[in-house]
Amino acid sequence: MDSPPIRDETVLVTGGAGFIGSHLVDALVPHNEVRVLDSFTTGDRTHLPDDVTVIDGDVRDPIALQQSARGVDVIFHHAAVVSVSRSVDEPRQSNRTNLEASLLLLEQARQEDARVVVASSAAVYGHPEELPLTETAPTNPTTPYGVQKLATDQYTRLYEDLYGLPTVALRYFNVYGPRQQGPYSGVISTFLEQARAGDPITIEGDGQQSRDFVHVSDVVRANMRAATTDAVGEAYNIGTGQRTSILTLAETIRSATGSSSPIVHREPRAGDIRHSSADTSKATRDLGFTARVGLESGVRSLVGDRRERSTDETAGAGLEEPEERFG
Ligand code: UD2
Repeated sequence: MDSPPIRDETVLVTGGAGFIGSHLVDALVPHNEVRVLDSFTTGDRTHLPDDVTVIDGDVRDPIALQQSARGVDVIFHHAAVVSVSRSVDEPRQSNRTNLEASLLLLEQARQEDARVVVASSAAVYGHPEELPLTETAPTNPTTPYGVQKLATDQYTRLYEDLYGLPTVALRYFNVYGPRQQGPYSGVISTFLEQARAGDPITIEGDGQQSRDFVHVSDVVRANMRAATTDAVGEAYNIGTGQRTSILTLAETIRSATGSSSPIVHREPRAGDIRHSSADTSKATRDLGFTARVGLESGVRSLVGDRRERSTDETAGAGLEEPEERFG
């Protein structure tokens, strides 16, 4: 089953100035009226196109949420404290944003009878017992972040069950792409920065751990499908189904950048998950979603994107889609 594209709707993107949110905004803007609620704590205003309504506010603030959700048809919920380590240091604080605000948002959606697409995470699974992970795999999160995402994911389903609200949770695996920045931004952007600067590429542990890296353009496509699907009240894995070791990733990035950075090993990260990959057959069946961007072409486009940006300050703001445009 496939879903038609979302058009002529009033939509709200929470965290719309963030990494994933801003790409989603770009894809929505040509055919929809788009509002963004962002506190700009980590979000970046320069990532937003002109023709969006921006509400500078916190998703934990009921007034800001009420104001931004008034009259909307669809809410894409991407506002979150994305740092897993911060959730370990300050579980109550990240809980307020990642869980309490999500519940507030679902209540607001109920008032507006709006569809909700929630950014969930592979963190809900914890250490996998079997790979690839299906949506029915045991959920044993190993961090407060994972617990918060799992509870949000469950509430999302429950709001469809109890109140008939059309909701979808998308469980992202390791998302990468342009605009991913900052200290919690993920291994690909860290390695790219290191390779470009000629600094050592720092592998935590032996580098044999592996991840399912999914390009942000694929994540955007999954959101577009989730916005119109009839298969609501469900959670879907969003990944590629391919696993890449961190060592292979380091080598891929070194070769794509032409860098002579040495690859060095340091202490493994405490509690690190060894392997992770998504079984996306449910998303394929219900959303018509299959990832299109492979890791090598995704990394190559990212290298190209950054080269362009360094020679032309205005270039690179839009998503360079290496293989196909959003479907
Ligand atoms: C990802 C998500 C996180 C959560 C989690 C669920 C990102 C950025 N984070 O965390 O939000 O959903 O999955 O399981 O997508 N590494 C190095 N060197 C570095 C940085 C990282 O070797 O400089 C390793 C790290 O030890 C880990 C792997 O790379 O084994 C991936 O790390 P990450 O922080 O990009 O993502 P992860 O899987 O911890």
